[in-house]
Amino acid sequence: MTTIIVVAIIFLLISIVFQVAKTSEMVSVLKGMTQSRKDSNKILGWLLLIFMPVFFIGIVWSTMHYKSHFLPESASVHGVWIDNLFNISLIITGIVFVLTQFALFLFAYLYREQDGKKALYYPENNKLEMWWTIIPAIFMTVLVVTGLFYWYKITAPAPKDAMVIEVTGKQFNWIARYPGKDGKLGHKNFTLINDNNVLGMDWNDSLTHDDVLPTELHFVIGKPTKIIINSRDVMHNFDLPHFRVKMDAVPGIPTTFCFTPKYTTEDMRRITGNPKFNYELACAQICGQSHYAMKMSVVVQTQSEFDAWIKDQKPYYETMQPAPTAMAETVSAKDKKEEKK
Ligand SMILES: [Cu+2]
Repeated sequence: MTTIIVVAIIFLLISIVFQVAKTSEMVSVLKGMTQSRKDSNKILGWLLLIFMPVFFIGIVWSTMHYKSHFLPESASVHGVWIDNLFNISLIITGIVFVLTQFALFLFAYLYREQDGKKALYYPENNKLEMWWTIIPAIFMTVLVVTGLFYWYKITAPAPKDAMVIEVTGKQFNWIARYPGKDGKLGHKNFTLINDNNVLGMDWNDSLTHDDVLPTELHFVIGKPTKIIINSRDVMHNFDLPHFRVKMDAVPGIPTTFCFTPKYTTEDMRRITGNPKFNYELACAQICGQSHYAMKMSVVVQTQSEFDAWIKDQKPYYETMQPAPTAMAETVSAKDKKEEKK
């Protein structure tokens, strides 16, 4: 019912505007064109002047209204640097935006066509041009140089004690792999991928035997975490919005990102005031029909909680039925038999 009323009101408003325009057109024919142009300039000037506060109030209102949808404070160390840079850029461009928009609408009203007013011919002012080139250039240089400084810091090689996790994107979920007790990820080869071996892990490499493939990502608070990002099919994007981490997952070319979580899941629940808050790994690259559903839960916990969790995880090698070594033995026994024949 409300929709019908809203549509009816919009329709009525459109027809009123149409009728007013038609009437003013008829009046202008009667009055003569010059007077009509002056009148319409006057109306336009006033409309733009009224639009200015509506426009600014609209910006402030929409910002406040959607504030609850904004990302909370960054949950990683480098995320704070990114947020600061973002805020500085926003403040500088915001001031310029408000001043120029204010002048735009005000000037449209002040300098509308009026009797006895003539436009001033002002061909050039080298001093003015010099300043409006130099000042933005200084701001741009400071922003770009600071941005580069932080970019190199964020993309610097991971420290040696960093925890290494491999994450592979596929249509339409993520596969996480943690090295087991040996602390090393085993060798894998895409030609070995099948329903029983989702990452194509090479069972001849004993390092693969304790690798764990959990359904959730677990990070340790304060511990540098290096993610090796892969894709099994198309391009995906490894996106941890709460940690300000975003990196393409490219088939055949592993990418990496190292970051340090700052708040545990519990801390973040307190900060956001949402007891159900959970970190999430999303895909930020439209990768197909079910792209929207491509996500994985993320938990940030203390080292002891993490140790207890990883201890409970069964290596992927041991979850296979029949065990891969048994399969390999059967195959090699079969081969030997055939050789004998
Ligand atoms: Cu994807």
